[in-house]
Amino acid sequence: MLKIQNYIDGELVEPVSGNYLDNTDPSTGQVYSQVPGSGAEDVERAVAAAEEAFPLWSDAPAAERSDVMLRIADLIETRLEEFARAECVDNGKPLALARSLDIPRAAKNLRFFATAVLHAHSQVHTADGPVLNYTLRGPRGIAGIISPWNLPLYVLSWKVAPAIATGNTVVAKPSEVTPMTAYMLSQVCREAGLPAGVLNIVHGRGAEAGAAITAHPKITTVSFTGGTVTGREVAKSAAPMFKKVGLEMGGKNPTIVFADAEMDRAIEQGVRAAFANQGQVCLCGSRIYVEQGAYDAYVERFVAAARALNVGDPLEPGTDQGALVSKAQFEKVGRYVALAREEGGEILCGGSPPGPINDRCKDGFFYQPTVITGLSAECRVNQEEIFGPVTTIMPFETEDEVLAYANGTAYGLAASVFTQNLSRAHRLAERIDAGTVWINCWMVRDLRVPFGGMKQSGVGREGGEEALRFYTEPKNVCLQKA
Ligand code: TXE
Repeated sequence: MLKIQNYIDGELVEPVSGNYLDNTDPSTGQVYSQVPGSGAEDVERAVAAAEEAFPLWSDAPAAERSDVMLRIADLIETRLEEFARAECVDNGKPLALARSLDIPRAAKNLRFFATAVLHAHSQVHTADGPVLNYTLRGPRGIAGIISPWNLPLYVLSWKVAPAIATGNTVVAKPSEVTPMTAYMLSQVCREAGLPAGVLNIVHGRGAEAGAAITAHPKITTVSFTGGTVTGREVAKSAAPMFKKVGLEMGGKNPTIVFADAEMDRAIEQGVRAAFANQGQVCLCGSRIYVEQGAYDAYVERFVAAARALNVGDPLEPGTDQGALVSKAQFEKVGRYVALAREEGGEILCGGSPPGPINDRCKDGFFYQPTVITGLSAECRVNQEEIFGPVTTIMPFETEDEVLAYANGTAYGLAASVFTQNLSRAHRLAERIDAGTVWINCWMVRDLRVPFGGMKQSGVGREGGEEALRFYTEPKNVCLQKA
């Protein structure tokens, strides 16, 4: 059985302890590879390698760093099919999605930041009087990067690319649930000639390898994407050392549909927002609020569209919905659907695993797209992140009422508003507490825009300039001219 290896100091190595964890294919429920169960001693080695690599890498001309990153992007694209298949098997997502979204996006992340640093500029503050101020921006040192399982290579590369492009070195820990494409990335980095120690990938459990990263005094920058409960642990561990921390956490994102919306689009995008990647995207719209006059028709059409989604073998071309990532996630979804029933919800479709898919997938973690009505805005199902193919639909009457619903959770990551009324769209966009508001669309991403959440959805922003700033430290120089 394939044994994934850590990537430390340019080499593929076993964990010091020799411990391995099982890695399961969620579509079959079977263990198909092993992942290092690394600990503090592996992180220590990775930090030593990152520290040694830092002076040369941070001093290298931006064009040199850029070239090697572009080679990595090229190699990922050359092996697109291999990467996409690996992501599909490891995560359970449809192969078509990995092929069209996850893997191309990883290459794009690398290219975006590899070329952004070629255009970097710093600031000069000319002032009246005898002084000149200019601001230098240099890499911060060793960055610790902790990434989740829902978009494994996509999110890992989203963080690694700006970190190394700006001259930092990195110790990264991908999710132990989906380690495969990170392992393949380490192979590609070796082939592309990334200098040893610039990127180190330590695989293992969050509480062990992850916690060792957040606690390491030489790792002064920490970027984390994952659940809010884990984010709190990361913040707690990093705070006493005054680390710079970026947290991208959960969401309970509202989709708001007014009666004047272009309904075909509001249905199509609402369904995509609810169920993309089996509902396992932090941006998923899992609470849909529809204006009273349009409510009945919307619910009917939405349920028909949800029923039409093909839950199937992720390797098959016609599959819209693959497996949930793990048994734990599958059980979590089941618990929330049971809770929805207790809270008085009516399950209009789904609410259980599908019937048999095929022999290969008979023990996989599949769950049907589920639509629930009849719940209050305050109930737990409408307050807590489920992170699965489950959405609720509720009616509303006024703009103020729906605004209160939209803002009435602990989260503030994203929101979608569907309306043809331009003034209302702008008004709401301004008043919704979320890091991103989409109007008449969902998850249209532009790598230049700030990305992140308010309230318990996150701290800080990623993307474009924000990421370049996050991984660099400004230093102002003041010069007396006369
Ligand atoms: O994620 P974790 P889990 C949400 C979603 C999901 C819930 C739990 O609601 O159901 O979180 O998922 C590492 N110190 N999201 O428990 O644990 C871990 O190994 C340092 C939303 O699987 O947050 C992994 O690499 N690191 C989300 C990463 O943190 C630790 C995506 C994320 O895993 C650690 C995923 C520790 N003490 C889940 N404990 C999003 N925002 O997109 C764990 N980790």
